[in-house]
Amino acid sequence: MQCQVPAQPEPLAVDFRRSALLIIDMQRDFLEPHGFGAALGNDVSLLGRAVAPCKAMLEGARAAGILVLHTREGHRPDLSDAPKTKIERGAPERRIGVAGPMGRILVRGEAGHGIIADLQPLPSEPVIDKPGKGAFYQTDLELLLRNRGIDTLLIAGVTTEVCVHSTVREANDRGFRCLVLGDACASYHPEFHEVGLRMIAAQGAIFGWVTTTEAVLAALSDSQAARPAAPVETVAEVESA
Ligand code: C5J
Repeated sequence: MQCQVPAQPEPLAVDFRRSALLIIDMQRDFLEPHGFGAALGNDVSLLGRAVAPCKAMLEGARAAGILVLHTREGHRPDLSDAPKTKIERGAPERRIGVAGPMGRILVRGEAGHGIIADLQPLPSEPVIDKPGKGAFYQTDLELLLRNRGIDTLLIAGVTTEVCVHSTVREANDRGFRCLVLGDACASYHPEFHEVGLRMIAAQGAIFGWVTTTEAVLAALSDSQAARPAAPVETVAEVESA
């Protein structure tokens, strides 16, 4: 059943049975002190505002049986999947692969690479490990989505103008409709967040649509209320069982 979700630049008709929630890089390395984000000189507390909306959407999606996928940006311990040009950025003592208080920065298996406690994936929820900013680059994300018949992505996470944007652009080029939950995304640069969201919805949804967690949860609840009720057993059927 199609449900209208209020969004910019215009409402979007969404079939939640063909939608997936994609939560981008809500990792300790980006949200907590002493990780990759901090090593690049950012105020990581600015990302905290996305946590509660992400959590609300995660719980709503789980309750509704919507496919949930999480992504993590990071590299193999030998850094063989990290371009030299990516490693050689920032102060040498605080680069990707260097040991810090949460383990080696942006390296798979290290504490900082993990997803924050509030948004821990369930064992049934795919976690996509990605070496780049976009979640489709060198991952099996597209395969997982196509095999499940997904046509719409509900997108949340960090950071708005980097990994969220890269992923939205990649998804849009692959024919997925992206509905970005603006309040469930955040950036170290609030002005980039605002402009990043505007860029997505500009020119008649050039990359996708932008909405709020509240709007999606309300539409989800309406779509469930409108579902035909399961057939009720008659007294005779119950008695003969
Ligand atoms: C960054 C990300 N900002 N997840 N990664 O380097 O946006």
